[in-house]
This record gives sequence, C-alpha cells and structure tokens, in this order.
Amino acid sequence: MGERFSLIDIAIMAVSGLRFNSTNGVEQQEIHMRGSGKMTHPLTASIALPDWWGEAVPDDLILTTSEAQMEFAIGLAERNVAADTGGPFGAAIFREEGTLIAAGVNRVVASSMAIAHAEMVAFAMAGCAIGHHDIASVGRTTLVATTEPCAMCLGAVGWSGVTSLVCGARDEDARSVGFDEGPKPSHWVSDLEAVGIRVETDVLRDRAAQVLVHYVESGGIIYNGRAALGESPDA
Ligand code: AZG
Ligand code: ZN
Repeated sequence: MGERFSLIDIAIMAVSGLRFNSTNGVEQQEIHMRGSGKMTHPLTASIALPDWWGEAVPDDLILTTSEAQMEFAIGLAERNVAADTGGPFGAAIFREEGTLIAAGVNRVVASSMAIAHAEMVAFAMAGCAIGHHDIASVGRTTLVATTEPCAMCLGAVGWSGVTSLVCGARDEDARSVGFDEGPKPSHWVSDLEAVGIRVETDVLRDRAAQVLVHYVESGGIIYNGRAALGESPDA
C-alpha cells in the first residue's frame, strides 16, 4: 500500500523534517524483530491519523453544543471501527466558541504505541495545531471523549490545559466489553473540578457505548497491556 498522509502529517513533516515509513509512521534506524535479540533504537515515535481523516474532519468545523460535539467524536470512533483503523474511541478538542482545534481516534495497534488512545492523539494533534504544549494558551477549551478517560488519559487531561471535559460512554461500559481502563480514583470527577476542569458526563452515552459493543462483536482486538503474558483482564 502506498504512503498516504493527512494534512497534519504533512505539516508536521514540513516543520520537523521527519520522514514516515509506510507501516506505522515511525522512523526507524533499522526494523527490529521482536524477540530476535537485535535491538535498535528509533529516532522518532509518531502517531499517524487514518487515511480517511480528511473526508471526516473538515478544516473549519464549528460545533457549539456538547451534543453536537459528541456526535462528531462518535462519528470518528464509528469510522475508526468501520475502516478497521483502530479501537472504538474518538476525541475532539474545541475552543470555547466551538471551533475544532484537533481530534483523535484510538491508534494503539496501528501505531504500535500503547499510549495512542483517542484522547492522547487529540492532545498530540492539538499541540501540533497550536504550536504549544499548553492548550490553555488559546484560551478555554473542551475535550470531548466518547468514553470517560482511562487512568492514563485522566492524568493527561490535567497536563493538557483543557478547561472542560465532556464524556459519552462510562468507564464501566468500556470495562464491560474487556478494555482495561486502569486504576482510577472513584472521585475523579470532583478531583478534576477541584482544579478548575468542568466535567459533563453521559452525553449521548448509549450511542457511544454502542460503538464499543459493535467493535467487540465485529471481532476488534482488545489490546490491553500485558495481554501477551496472559495477565490482562481480557486474557
Ligand atoms: C480506552 N479508553 C478511552 N477512553 N480511550 C481510548 O482510546 C482507549 N483505549 N483503550 N481504552
Ligand atoms: Zn486512555
């Protein structure tokens, strides 16, 4: 298959001089074989968005309600499943007045990257889009996540600089189909609100949860950590 890059990829390559290979978007000194004993060290680690991204994500999208923003993020998650380009999760970051800054879908398997959850991809793309690690540098923003953030993404919500979080499916919806969402405090909503991050839950929950069920029913990979050792919840 030929190499296909999104506009974001091309912009990143233009400013950084990076080259992407055709398998997972990671520049490598040498392909290393798992378990072969030959270990080489990659020069970069990159997350590539799927080929269909340009058709699904308009350049100048403005959505002003939590429901409309969630509908958009669910559409990305559904397309990720339908196109077999990743897990059943989508995320999008909007400015206060509703302009889309960046979005992401789960790319763990496609990118060979455990941290490539939809929310992390959206944070990475937002940093590239605005040229700053702190999303608050463009003002008040909202992360819309089709499923409540896992333990990793919950931590990153605080570091990202977003000031609101809107969630679709619940953590328990993801766990019930086999995803390991990690150890989260039961009072994570009030923890975020205590540091000034407003949280809205259950926005289009049923539709977002349906994407999780559809993914599993259609044979999607449950890619939890330690699955290869038979130690993760899906083992
Ligand atoms: C996940 N949970 C969320 N919320 N988002 C992802 O991308 C995930 N991948 N695995 N669990
Ligand atoms: Zn996560």
